[in-house]
Amino acid sequence: MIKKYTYGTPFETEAVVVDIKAESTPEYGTVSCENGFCFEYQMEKQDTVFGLGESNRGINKRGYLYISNCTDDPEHMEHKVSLYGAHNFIVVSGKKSFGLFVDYPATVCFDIGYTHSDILKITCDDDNLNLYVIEGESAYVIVKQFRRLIGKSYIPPKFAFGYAQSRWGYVTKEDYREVVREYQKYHIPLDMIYMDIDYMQDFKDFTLNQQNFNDFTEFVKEMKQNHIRLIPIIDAGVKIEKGYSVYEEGVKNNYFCKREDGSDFVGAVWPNDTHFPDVLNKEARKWFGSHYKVLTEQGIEGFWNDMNEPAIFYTPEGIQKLKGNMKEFIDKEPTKEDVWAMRDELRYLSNNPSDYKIFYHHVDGKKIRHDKVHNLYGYNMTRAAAEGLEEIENHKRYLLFSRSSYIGMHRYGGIWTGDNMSWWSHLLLNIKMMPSLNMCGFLYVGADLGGFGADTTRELLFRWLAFGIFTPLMRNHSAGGTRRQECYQFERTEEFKNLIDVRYRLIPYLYSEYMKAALQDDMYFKPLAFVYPEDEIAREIEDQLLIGNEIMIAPVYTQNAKGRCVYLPEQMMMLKFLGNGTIAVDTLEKGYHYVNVDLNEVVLFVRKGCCIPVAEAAECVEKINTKNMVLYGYSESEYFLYEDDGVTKEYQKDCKVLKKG
Ligand code: MIG
Repeated sequence: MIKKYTYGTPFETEAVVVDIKAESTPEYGTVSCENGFCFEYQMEKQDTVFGLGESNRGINKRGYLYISNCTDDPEHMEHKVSLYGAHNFIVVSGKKSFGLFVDYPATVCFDIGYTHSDILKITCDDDNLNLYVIEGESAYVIVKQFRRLIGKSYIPPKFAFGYAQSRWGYVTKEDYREVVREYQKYHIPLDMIYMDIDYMQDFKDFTLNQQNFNDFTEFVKEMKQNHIRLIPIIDAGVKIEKGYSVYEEGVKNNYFCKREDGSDFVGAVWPNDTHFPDVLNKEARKWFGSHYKVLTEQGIEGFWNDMNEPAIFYTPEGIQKLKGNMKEFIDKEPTKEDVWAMRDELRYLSNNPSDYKIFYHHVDGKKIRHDKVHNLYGYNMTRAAAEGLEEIENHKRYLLFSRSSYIGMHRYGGIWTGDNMSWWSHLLLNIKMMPSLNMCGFLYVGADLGGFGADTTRELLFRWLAFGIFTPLMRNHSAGGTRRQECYQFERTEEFKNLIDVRYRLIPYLYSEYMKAALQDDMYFKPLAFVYPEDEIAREIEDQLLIGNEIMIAPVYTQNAKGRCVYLPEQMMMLKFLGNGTIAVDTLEKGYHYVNVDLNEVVLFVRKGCCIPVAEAAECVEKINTKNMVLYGYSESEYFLYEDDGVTKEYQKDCKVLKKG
């Protein structure tokens, strides 16, 4: 049961795809619109709160503050309240369970028992929004209803389930060839290499560096002969440069965001001064999306959209103000307060909230200040790309994901979780974030494996990859200047092979479960609490996850661990993929177990009465043989295998039944 309540005149976000008639007053909590919008609810002691997609801390959100305000902040420490996405859906689960979706495109604060331990308080600066209240007998049921409300999740091509290597710092063809060569040398499977900003000419979107990629089509072919797909990055800002066609067309047609006075707004990003395409405007969106063709025509089949919060290093306005204050500073004998103020001013030049208040979008004849719709920018940039790609070939699936997002974008692409660090705590954050993202519709998701910022270690990379085997998006990515972290940078490289092989052996199963989740508005990653709500221990576990309908994982996420303690809510069959490529099987009873897991091993648990298909290892997705798979799990069980061509949008209705003897 879903009810909608409309306050004021909401901006149409197009997050929701089902038309629901608005009603007057919600039965849960109290709403006040005196000072902006405020929803308050008295939680029961036992209530758990789920949701919020890409946000900090645990699966149970209770006990902290979260602010939906898409932010480019590469330091996801425990106290951070805003990350790159804005996913305003929560479920209060307890004696009375209900879901809430606050469809509001600017900043939303979720105080979930932070100020008062029993009070859930949701606030917005103004009171123009749609609130959806979803009833259901359990958190899981509520999530599935919500998913129906927001429409089908994005489906990537099958190759996107392969393993990918990336690094900010690959510049020449030789850099890419080296990656291919090294992976091939160790027979480690690889399907994609990502191209970060250096492939462009002066960081101009939809261009290629002339010197390094003058015959790009040829190079794309060469890579494909090695069964590697190149996946270029696209940034939000369009470089201001005379003669650059994207810039010139945008200016001519008023496709860029504007200042109050009607001039094109300027923000500095990688290419120096840029204009931001007004992707909230239909025509501008269509125009921006049409440019992806420049690269698809050269054989490209996937993209990642970056810097689309949008991130702004600084604006001319910000610099002007800074200069004034600096002059003043230079001309006086500064106190320590003056020094600190100066330091902060420099530090907060980037992504400064005041810059989001000086530019405008033009939507359906109306002028809207950016900060009022800030959380929709990355969503609409990615929508632009998806719609542009659909125009090119509407039966074909493209790989597409974004850094910034809002609910609704899950129909157009996936997300990666941005600039994490090579920290053990971020591996754990990665684990906990996955089911929350699924609740909000984002299924094609993953983090930078090994960690983006800071120096990784061989052990951290091993453990992170071992978890990444289960994330639909499996990419090793890192920042320039950090320790290199391609598998071949470490001693005994051959030990990585077994790990990545396991991914390929499981792809038929993982893909099948992904597709079922996407086609049936279900979750791919589930918290234990969703499946074993009666089990008090299981309900609290956040470092083990269920995947699809058959398996549970318990990743190792601590340094020097030889294994870990695992809780089984029921009897399960443990499959251990050993370093030599064989699989050890053991049945474990309900309860706690200490499980040894060597660095190059992967452990998963098959749920009681279930089985899963395991293929032989293959060097790329296309070469996986699904004809001679072996079923592992309980005898007399069945598995429903979903298969399709992995390329077109002709999804299958039926699954193949595999029976284990
Ligand atoms: O300001 O393109 O999150 O994955 O490597 C940094 C360079 C810009 C941020 C992305 C990261 C990417 C990097 N980008």
